[in-house]
Amino acid sequence: MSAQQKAIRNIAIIAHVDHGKTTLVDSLLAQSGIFRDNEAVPTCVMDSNDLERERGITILSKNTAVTYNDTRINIVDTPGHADFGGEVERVLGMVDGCLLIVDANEGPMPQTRFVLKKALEQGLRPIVFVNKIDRARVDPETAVDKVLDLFLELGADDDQCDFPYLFGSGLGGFAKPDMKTESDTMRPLFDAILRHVPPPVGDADKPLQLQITTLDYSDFLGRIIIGRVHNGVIKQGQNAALIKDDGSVKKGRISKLLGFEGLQRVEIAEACAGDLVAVAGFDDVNIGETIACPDEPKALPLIKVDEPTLQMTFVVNDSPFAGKEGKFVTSRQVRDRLQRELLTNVALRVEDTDSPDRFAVSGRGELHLGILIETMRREGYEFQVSQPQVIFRTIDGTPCEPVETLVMDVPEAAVGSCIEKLGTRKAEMQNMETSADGRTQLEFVVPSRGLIGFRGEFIRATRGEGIMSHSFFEYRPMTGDFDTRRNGVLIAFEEGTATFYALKNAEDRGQFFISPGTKVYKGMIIGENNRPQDLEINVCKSKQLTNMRSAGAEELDTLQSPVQMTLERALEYIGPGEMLEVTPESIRLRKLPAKKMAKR
Ligand SMILES: Nc1nc2c(ncn2[C@@H]2O[C@H](COP(=O)(O)OP(=O)(O)OP(=O)(O)O)[C@@H](O)[C@H]2O)c(=O)[nH]1
Ligand SMILES: [Mg+2]
Repeated sequence: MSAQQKAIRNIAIIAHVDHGKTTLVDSLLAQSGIFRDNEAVPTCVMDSNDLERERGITILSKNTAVTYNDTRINIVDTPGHADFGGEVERVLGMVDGCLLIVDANEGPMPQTRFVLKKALEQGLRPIVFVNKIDRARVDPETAVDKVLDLFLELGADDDQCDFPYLFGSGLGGFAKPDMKTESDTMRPLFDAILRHVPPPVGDADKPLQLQITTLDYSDFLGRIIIGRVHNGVIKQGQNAALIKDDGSVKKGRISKLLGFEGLQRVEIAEACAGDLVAVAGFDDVNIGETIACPDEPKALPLIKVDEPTLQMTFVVNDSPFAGKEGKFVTSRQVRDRLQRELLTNVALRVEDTDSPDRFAVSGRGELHLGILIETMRREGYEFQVSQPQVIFRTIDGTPCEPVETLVMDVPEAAVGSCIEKLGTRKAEMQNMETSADGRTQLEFVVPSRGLIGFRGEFIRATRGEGIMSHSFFEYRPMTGDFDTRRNGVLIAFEEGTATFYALKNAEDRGQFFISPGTKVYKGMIIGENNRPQDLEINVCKSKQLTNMRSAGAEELDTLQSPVQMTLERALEYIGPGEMLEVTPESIRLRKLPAKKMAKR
């Protein structure tokens, strides 16, 4: 091993969603002197795109590097949400160690299991970091026990089960080997990384092999490849070969070679086996392909990218209000935008259909597709999407469907109704534990189909006090049909502007999604009926027509506040034969006319 390699560590940060990965990276960056003394460290600086910052979640994994005791630590922050699990799996292939973060309070959660399983499969020996111990009522030692149980359950070998662990707080910026020790820095964690993560293997004297793990794009450099140099040395400006997934070889040139340094990507002249780099110069590339030495091009084993589990149809907007709010509305514009997304959104698939106005878009889950929709709408696009459909698959001749693990934490009073609701959705209970304070943890395996639209019911059943989280588990033979039908909807009867008077009159019909002043059209869904059937109502009637009451009475009345249909809610709510209209300004649900319904 070269001296250069000895001074490198590659580590991925993995955890369940919100357990504090990105915040911990903030601390590592801050304490490694990346920021000047007087410079304020923004929170979650790695969550660099707008949606990430707004939602406080990580969507794309990102590389950074810090230097500690003359060793460069390449750090990859990964997303915790289950929809992006495939990303985590790929990233684990380019590192030599990982830091498994577990919330001291919640302990291991479904995605902890998923990411740990992937890490163990890669033969990594994780360091466990029990996080957020600054909070009240934490039980960090129990969390460690539970993590050990999880290691055992996942079949970790003896060496892996003897994992190093630390306690600390990413937010507080400290780590310590046990709860008794005082610490106000991350030093113990840095030291643990140097000690327990092995320096990268790889032979700098062999011909170049770099594996493409992540894709990025910049208007300035074009396609950017991020990956690990497995063997050899890569130099800026050198000739290289790209070995495609079908085995064909394309010659090209490394036009830019970039290394990571804190928040920046900096140009470097060369990098050797074991290092993580970003490369420009090859355009038509896919995940898992190899950049190799042009004289002796040898491919590394391909990495598999997770297949999509959920599909939606994107349709050019043809509602009565079409084209009023969006900048980009034509099928050509929508199609080009979707194609562009494919350049970096690895788990996404876009297929043309028999109609030029419709595209089948498949992804890893509601969040994955929801983020694409939100991004497009912010860019000025207007279109419609259909109800998400689970993607079935035939495995060994048997029709199969995706199932997920679901963990929830609910007040005791809601346990019965949650179990009942999940029962009708063909969920199987795996575990149930009630803690001293009456909160109950329930674990299920449930078909993904059964989870569509479940969150709303769950929130109602637990009066907003429940926490649930689910993640893809595996494909299993289809369970039978089941009914997840919701109540019927209230539909506007004619085009116009909704009035207070009409809404007030129809208030006992159900729950509205609109308020007085909202413009509606015939067929637009404006609320949920209290009954199972759909119901057309006139919400534009003005008072003069039928007014029997004295003037002034209205001002004393109030309307129940409407349900705010956010994009996420609408995606969960939308039923068959309905479309969700998405524009930069509005989210509207509509019922398709019966003849169109048959077509879609
Ligand atoms: N009290 C406390 N809160 C923390 C700590 N670390 C993170 N948080 C909070 O937990 C929330 C989630 O933190 P993130 O760092 O975004 O979590 P993440 O694991 O990167 O989340 P995803 O990338 O979306 O999976 C934020 O509100 C943080 O402020 C900690 O050590 N103590
Ligand atoms: Mg994060």
